[in-house]
Amino acid sequence: MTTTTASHSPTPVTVLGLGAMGSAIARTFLDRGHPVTVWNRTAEKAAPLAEAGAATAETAAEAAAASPLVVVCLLDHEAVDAVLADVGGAVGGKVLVNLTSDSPAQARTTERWAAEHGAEYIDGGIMADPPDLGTSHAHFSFSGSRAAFEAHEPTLMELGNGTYYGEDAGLASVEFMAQVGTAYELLLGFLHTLRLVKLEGADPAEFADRVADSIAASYPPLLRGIGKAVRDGEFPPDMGPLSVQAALMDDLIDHRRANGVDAARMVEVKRLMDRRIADGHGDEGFSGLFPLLGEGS
Ligand code: FVH
Repeated sequence: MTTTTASHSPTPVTVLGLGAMGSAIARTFLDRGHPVTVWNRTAEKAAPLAEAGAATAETAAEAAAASPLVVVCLLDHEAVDAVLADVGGAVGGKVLVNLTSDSPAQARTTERWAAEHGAEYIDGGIMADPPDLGTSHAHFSFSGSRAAFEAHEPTLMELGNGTYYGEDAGLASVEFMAQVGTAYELLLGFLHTLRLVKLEGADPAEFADRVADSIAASYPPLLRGIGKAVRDGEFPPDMGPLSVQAALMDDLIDHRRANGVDAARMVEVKRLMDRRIADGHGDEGFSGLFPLLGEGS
């Protein structure tokens, strides 16, 4: 695994897909001085980029033929399949970089398609919002052909911070899915809590400000500690011993239920805590719930 930051290269780049993210990708390459060719199913979306200096292509195949590096950023895997079917052999001899969100299995399927059409393949995951592209706030995971990645690393790093995870094309997606999954799991809980806060008459925006500076500010070391505990199978009393944490859970659950707010996640936490304590692990912390997950318990 290698992590790199930006440097410059004028490699010509083709961008297939000009939604919010594809447009931001194309604009970043233009801003950094790369000759850029663009194509989008809905052709009008290319107009602002053409004004900024991009060449526009009539077809995806024509666009792919224009550059040694072909970046694809479409809605989903089905869209990628549809567009690549039109590109066909035009991608032969090129490096195809697919930044569309996909699963590890879908990434490996696209890698096979690329190999059958004479292209080297790099899969990528984007952990960024479009306005952050080209800044250190944009994070990318890459995997696939190491030779292709190393050849185009300076160009790809124009987009932000990138980490290469290895030759298996699915690895970038493994990272992407885990990162995005973490966000959704955490943020759904936060939305439920904001509902409770609002129902209780507090200002959700002001509360979010306070959380950002208090509980959420303690997350980086907490997350690192939990990751280490799970890896090592040793569970220190992170967030305090389970026996103490469990005593709070009924109040949390009752408070939510009294306000008509979904308490399902809290009930699950309490159930797991009770199990772990009953198994003699009440001195462990929150990370001690990990061995119970996936048991269907
Ligand atoms: N936008 C974001 O903040 C996120 C951040 C994290 C990762 N993603 C992923 O990036 C991929 C593209 O997302 P997007 O934001 O650019 O999405 P849209 O603005 O909706 O643009 C979608 C493009 O896909 C084209 N498209 C859709 N279906 C087809 C199809 N069957 N054939 C050809 N093209 C298709 C669409 O074309 P059009 O509707 O303009 O004609 C857009 O170019 C995505 O994987 C995110 O998960 C973004």
